Amino acid sequence: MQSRVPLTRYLIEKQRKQQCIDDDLRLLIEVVARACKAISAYVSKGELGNILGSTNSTNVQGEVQKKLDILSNEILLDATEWGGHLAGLASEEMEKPYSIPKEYPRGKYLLLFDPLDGSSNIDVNISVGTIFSVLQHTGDNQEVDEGSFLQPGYKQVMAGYTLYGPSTQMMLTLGDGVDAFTLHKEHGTFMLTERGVKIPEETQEYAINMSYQRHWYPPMTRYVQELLAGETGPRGKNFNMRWVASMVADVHRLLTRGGVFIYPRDQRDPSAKGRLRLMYEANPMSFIVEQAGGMSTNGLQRMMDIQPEELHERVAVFMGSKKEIEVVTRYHQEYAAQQSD
Ligand code: P6P
Repeated sequence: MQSRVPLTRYLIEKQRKQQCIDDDLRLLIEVVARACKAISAYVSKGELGNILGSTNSTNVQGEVQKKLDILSNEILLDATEWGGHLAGLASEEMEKPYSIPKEYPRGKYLLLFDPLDGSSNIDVNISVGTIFSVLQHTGDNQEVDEGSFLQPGYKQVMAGYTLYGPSTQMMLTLGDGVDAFTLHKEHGTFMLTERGVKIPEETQEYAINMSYQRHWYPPMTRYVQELLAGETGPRGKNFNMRWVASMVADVHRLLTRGGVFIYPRDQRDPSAKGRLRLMYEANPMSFIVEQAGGMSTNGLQRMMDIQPEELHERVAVFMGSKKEIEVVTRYHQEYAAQQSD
């Protein structure tokens, strides 16, 4: 029987063949995967783990922190700060970047993560996930500050996520395609389960939170009304809707069978650029989606070309099956052009 390839062997063989990964990055991926295994174990304890529910603290986003948000953040810090591969790291759960303690050697990579995305679903036992992204620290031996992280998404050297669902699955890209791993819980090992994940260019499935429809800008309303018109409308085919309210779960579905995931900005706050975070949600997911043959924009431009201005800045998100994202992005570009005339 052809035995499954474990993550360690996959990384060693990738380093040997393709050189798109060095020792430090290989170790970083291993220890992030190990942290995700620990988070998976806590998440699956549910009520029995005494770690559900909220704390009485809020994060920089102004969101009440779940106990598991804080625990997952600590697990990722403990797993990565000592390895000598990081110059610094940043997290959705920490206002400022985390400097590597003086007792540890510093490396050339910057790690960004959302330790437990979708954590509002935790208390109702719905899938959540960890999203991670790696940049190069370009400041040589300079101290890491917020500016060190403010690099456009195309500078990422690695991105991935781990979905804590019925099975625990990890998606990984190093810029040469997307490969999928499934956690063998008895062995405690991520096993390669799919090479070269590809998103179908066409789709009939969309993920949007429809409850904000009355606040949308016209191009978003136009796009969704055409989807709802189905085969009787200009699109000439019927569409189906899904919304988990956990980005990792919604994006994993479109990677697996096609679809679009959209979280637009809306008119409730014209100054707001969107809801989701650029650096550790939209950019890593965009890297994965593009590497799988999909497309990702903020409605007006390629997501990974955006020059970040703040570590926790938010952005509108349109990602998934290429042909569909081209349509919705064109509608937004046409609207923006009319507004500027
Ligand atoms: P809403 C989870 O909090 C999250 O950041 C994403 O994972 C998810 O797609 C979105 O927010 C859900 O937002 O407005 O539907 O609760």
